[in-house]
Amino acid sequence: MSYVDEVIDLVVEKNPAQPEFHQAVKEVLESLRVVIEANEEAYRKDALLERLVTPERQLLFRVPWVDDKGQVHVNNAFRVQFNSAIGPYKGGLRLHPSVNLGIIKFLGFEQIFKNSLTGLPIGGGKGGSDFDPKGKSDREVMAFCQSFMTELSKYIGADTDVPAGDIGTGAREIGYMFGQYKRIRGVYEGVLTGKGLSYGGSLARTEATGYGLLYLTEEMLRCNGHDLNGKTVVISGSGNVAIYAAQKAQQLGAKVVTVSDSTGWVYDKDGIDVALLKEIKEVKRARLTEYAKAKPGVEYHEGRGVWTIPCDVALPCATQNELDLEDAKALVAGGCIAVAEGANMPTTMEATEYLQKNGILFAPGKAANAGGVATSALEMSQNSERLSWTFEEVDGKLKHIMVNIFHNLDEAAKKYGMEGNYVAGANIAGFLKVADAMTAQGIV
Ligand code: NDP
Ligand code: 2IT
Repeated sequence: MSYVDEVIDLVVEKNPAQPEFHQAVKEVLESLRVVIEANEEAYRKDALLERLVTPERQLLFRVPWVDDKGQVHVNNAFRVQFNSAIGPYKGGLRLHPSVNLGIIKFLGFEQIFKNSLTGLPIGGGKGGSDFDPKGKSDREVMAFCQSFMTELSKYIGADTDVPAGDIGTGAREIGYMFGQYKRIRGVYEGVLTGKGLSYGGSLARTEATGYGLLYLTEEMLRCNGHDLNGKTVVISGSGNVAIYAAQKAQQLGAKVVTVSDSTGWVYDKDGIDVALLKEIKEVKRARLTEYAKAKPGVEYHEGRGVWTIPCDVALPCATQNELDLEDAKALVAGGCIAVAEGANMPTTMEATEYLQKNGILFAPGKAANAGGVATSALEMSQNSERLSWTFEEVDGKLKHIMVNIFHNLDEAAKKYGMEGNYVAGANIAGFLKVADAMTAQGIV
């Protein structure tokens, strides 16, 4: 049996009931096959793949907190410090009722390669809790965040592990967590990114994931003889990534006709009004039904369905496995030319293969959404030098990073005989740097 197959089997056997983690590992290792086989003896002797798929450290803890009625609740919380070969652990905190250890491990594993692709010195980690911020008062969210950070603060720090936002964790949650970290540890340091601008945050971090997604998409289109101007774009999600993806797509001349949330989606044939969307989602924290109520001519649909709308470019920006084989078929039938993942692993493996076989340009999340964590690393740099850069400076660096990432994928895919396969290109380019650093640092 080949080394890659052995390690895939091992992961499935040793991590039962973690299907998302298995999926992420399979996707990466399958596309590394050619690289591993070229150096199989050395990698096997060093157990390089076994070390790569096993987190360096996994923290599991309980988070007790009191609601507004005086009732105590207990949530499960996680921080997986996956790989520190190229820098301190870096990755977001997800707050969503679906969170479990397998989901955090899939996200942490993806983060290793994503962070490597940015070219910046950050290792891979991820964390979160099954706490649901939806419908909670600000005081309840603060109570949760303070209790969560009381435990997490023992294990993180500006030079060891630097968490950030993800689903359900935005500026409000990061603020409460930062306050509690500072209070407990007594140090004012860049221990979290995505901070507010008044206490060490970076300009353009809020926009970075969505903007970066469009910078990479634009470069991928350009290198394949297309551009975004005049294109119809379909987006899923209506959170941080989706909102700023829609904004940048419009700035680049495209028309965005859909967004979605966990209960439904809107089709706005005239183009999404981003200011209205921001008001509803960032300020009122309301459902998309409010968007349809506020704007004449907008269709609201319950459930899922954005991928049935004919488009040129599709940008899944909500959550994992939200674009399946049927959706991929609908996209191809609707004339789609490119799919770029704003979310982490939103496309199932079958859907990805179908899109690639049908000639769709496909940019995987670990490359396409890397602008968020890249800008987090720029926030860390600013905190270290105790300076703040202008919006233009950060945005310019972000664009440069995203264009570079695309060319790295493209070149890695070509070098290994898989031209145009940006999934393989991303996994190979991300892996080689981490593998080199792990090998240089010995058996640790
Ligand atoms: P937000 O919490 O701001 O928004 C998430 C959006 O996705 C909301 O519209 C939410 O709907 C929807 N959503 C979440 N879970 C589900 C689900 N299970 N089913 C259907 N819809 C769902 O999160 P972000 O925008 O920050 O994150 C979106 C994706 O992008 C995630 O995969 C995240 O890991 C990834 N990502 C985020 C980065 C960042 O910097 N924030 C960086 C790189 C990747 P509702 O409000 O109804 O729950
Ligand atoms: O998935 C991701 O890359 C993020 N949620 C952002 C992580 C970060 O540290 O900014």
